[in-house]
Amino acid sequence: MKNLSILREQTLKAIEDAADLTVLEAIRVNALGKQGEISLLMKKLGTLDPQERREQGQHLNELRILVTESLGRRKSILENQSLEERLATEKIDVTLPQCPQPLGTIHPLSQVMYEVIQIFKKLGFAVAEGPNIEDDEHNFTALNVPLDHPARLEQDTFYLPQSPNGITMLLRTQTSPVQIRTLKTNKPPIRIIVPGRVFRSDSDATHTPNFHQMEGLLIDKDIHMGHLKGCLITFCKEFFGMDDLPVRFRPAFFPFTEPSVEIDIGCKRTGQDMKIGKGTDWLEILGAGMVHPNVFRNCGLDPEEHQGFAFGMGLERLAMLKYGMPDLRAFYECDIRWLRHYGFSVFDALSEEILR
Ligand code: 2NL
Repeated sequence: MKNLSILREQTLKAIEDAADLTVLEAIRVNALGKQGEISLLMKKLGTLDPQERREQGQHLNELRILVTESLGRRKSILENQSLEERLATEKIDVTLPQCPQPLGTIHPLSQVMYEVIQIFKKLGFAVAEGPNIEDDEHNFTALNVPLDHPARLEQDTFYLPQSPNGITMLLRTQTSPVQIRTLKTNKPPIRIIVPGRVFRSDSDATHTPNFHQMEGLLIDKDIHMGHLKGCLITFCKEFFGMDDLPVRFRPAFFPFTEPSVEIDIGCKRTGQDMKIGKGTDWLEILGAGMVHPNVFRNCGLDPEEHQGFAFGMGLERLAMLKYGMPDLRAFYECDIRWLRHYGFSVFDALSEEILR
């Protein structure tokens, strides 16, 4: 049998000299693995006589423990070394520029909706919302729209299949049903703006079957056209960021307001080009009026006691005018190049929110 003290010296020396974990593992296999030198010697113990077996067995056992401990110590030293090495070489340079992150943008429609809401919030309005699917009572009848009005025709309005309860359901053609619901359930004073999606059976270069509106409603006592004018002139100037923006009120007609007005802002047209705020041309951007007495009555309110004004505007149109977008249809095409070009920075919106 091989001299155990030589085997011990050789193995311990090899362990001390092992330069890395791979070499160390090879040494472990050579000594203690199934075919390892110490393991084979242990297997041979059975062939010895009892006296020799006991002595040799004891020595081998001591050697096995010694080698195991030595392997463990060396292993933790080598592991530490490789960690130190990585810490020394794999430094993180926090001054390097960041990897570009694929960030989305805020859709121009969301941006404009947000801008309009911010202005009316400052004027004391609260945001109200309601369902896209309505009945003809809230969308037309309560708003004083006569039964034979062309807006009610199938060619203008999307109707749902007739339901068994006899109520005609449709996709709302304006956001006014939300104001009707508010008038029916809330006591004046009321001061709300209603942003949302509306639907009309219409599709060409300047019309899409769904688009977005912002309507507003203010109801209190002794409200008159002066309040309407002050409120909406303030809005136009704030929205286009011009203190001296020319604003003009023209007589108009809506079934739900009396008197009714259309509101234009001054602009200058040269060919396809248009500049807001300068020149002698006019551009319509809002419809408005004093709430019709019949609308009050339809909502269970006394028009002698309450007055108010209402208004409505198309958000896509406002966005196109303010940010120079030529084509309405692009709003719904989800073209990533259009979104990158006309979209707004998430960071700008965030920092504005924080600074507010
Ligand atoms: C436009 C014009 C308008 C209203 C909407 C309204 C709502 C109630 C009562 C009275 Cl509940 N009026 N809404 C009034 C005037 C004009 O919208 O050109 N929209 C794009």
